[in-house]
Amino acid sequence: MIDLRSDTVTKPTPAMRAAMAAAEVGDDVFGDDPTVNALQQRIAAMLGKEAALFVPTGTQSNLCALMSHCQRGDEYIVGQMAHTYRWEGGGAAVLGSIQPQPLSQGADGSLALADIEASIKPDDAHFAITRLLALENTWSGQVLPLDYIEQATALARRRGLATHLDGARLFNAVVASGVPVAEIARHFDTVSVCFSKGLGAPVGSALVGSKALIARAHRARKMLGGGMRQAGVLAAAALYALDHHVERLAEDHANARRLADGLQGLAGVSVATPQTNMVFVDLAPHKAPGVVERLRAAGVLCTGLYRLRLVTHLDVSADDIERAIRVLRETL
Ligand code: TLP
Repeated sequence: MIDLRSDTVTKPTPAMRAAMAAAEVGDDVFGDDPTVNALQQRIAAMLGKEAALFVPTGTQSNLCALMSHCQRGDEYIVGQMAHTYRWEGGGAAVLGSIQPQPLSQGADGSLALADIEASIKPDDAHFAITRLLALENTWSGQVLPLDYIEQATALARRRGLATHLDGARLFNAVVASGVPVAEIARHFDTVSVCFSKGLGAPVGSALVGSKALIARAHRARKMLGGGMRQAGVLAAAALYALDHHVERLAEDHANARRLADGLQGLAGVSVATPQTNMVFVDLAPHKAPGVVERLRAAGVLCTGLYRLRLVTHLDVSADDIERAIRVLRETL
């Protein structure tokens, strides 16, 4: 099976497992885990922030951020298709009593500045208090343009809003654009990064920001059940990933481009050139029914219906991509 459902499916490499097995550990709820502490210091420094918090998942990291910025009854402005709004079980509303203000997004994932401006509520008892702007980078495998980030976050600051970035795949954006990670992160009050996507760790994300915000997030993490004990075995995998799996994301991006190129020229199939590790394949309606099942039977796993999503990662080789192209071409 060639598993292109997500970059979350990677398994820790033997060297990563060795680093995990050798990790020094302690009880992180007491702040005693030296490997977790080292990871938190490292990722905070990399992103140019004061502090970081290691959490089990990207979902929890985003929710800790939202709950640190917003009080009960506040609202956050977010993309209609953003992960923090659409794909996290409504956690902000359910667990944080925070109201989302979703806005439609452009093809590159951006929220129009005029829409952001217009959705900020006046100080009036009828309205929730607009507190935060949340963006996502990469979004659907696309790099959010830096000048857009500058403009959107400047607007937020001018209007007194805090800013959060869901950077589950921020290092893909960094490798694809060549913009240093701290240069992207400096525009945001908090940034969430995942080690368990393209970086290939089995578990774990980090939320970075000021000491004060991370102290609030620490309390939220405990409340959400994310206080882990000897979590150094997991932090060791994340540290290993930062040492060995960042630059290699370029291979995943090259594999995605090769995959997209290999699927050109099929009737009723259109494939956009990927910027990072996600290939989207749009199918004419008559092509779509049963296609995911037929691909699975032929040895390729992916998600979607009229729009297939194929994600390259650490466990997919250049040879696998050639085989996937053959299977996809035959099936489509
Ligand atoms: N995304 C998963 C699915 O939930 C869709 C995937 O396969 O892409 N932010 C972004 C931008 C994400 O894509 C994801 C995972 C998360 C946050 C949540 O991370 P986890 O799964 O660790 O909670």
